[in-house]
Amino acid sequence: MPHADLPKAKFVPLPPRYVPDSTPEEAAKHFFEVMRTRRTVRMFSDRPVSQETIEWIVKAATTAPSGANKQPWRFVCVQDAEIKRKIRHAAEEEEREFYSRRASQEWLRDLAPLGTDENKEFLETAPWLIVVFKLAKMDDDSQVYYLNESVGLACGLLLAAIHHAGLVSVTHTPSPMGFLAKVLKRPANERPFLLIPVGYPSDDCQVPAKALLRKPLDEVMVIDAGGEPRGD
Ligand code: IYR
Repeated sequence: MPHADLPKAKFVPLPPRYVPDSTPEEAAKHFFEVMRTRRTVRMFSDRPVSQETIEWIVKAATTAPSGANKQPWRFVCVQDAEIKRKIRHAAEEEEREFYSRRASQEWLRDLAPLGTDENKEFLETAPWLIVVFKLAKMDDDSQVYYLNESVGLACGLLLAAIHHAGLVSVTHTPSPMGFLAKVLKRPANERPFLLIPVGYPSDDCQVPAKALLRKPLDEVMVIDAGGEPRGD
């Protein structure tokens, strides 16, 4: 009888769930058609986005599943021009180091088609920066589980919610990202995970041509693997 004093799980009937008014095939295709028009954007307009919009987007992200339902994330949403300026300044410092020294030749070659460089103007132009932190420990110092999986899932939903609201984003990962915890004065259990500017594209917005391409389904999807051994 090793775990006799554990609390007993309570169950409730499944609450009303979303049921599309078309077939699963049509609904799944429609969602794909919406999502396929998502593009990573690095040229932002300064057109404002309301705080309410950002709140609904973050609420959508928090519907993600997480290890033991700990919800080990914090979404720090920055609109203040001075804080954005500090973040841009610190990020560009890291990026200068990255592009001139830290990145390998192979990495730079892989990035070349995206046309990125150390200039991160979007960190000041975008009306909002959502800085996603993962919680290495919960605020009450209790354990978290599957931390990267949980926060990664929440970020995927965040990107879908941004797109669904008619807005654009870029998943920016300055490396190392420690400066974000400092600039935003976050506690020690919060570790920067992703920096996601949100807003509208600029009127003259351009995106890299190569990033349009998606691999064909038969390259990324396998049905019923596990027939004959591969012989290696
Ligand atoms: N963090 C750098 C470099 C960079 C790295 C990857 I992997 C990308 O997909 C894009 C950029 C930057 O933001 O420029």
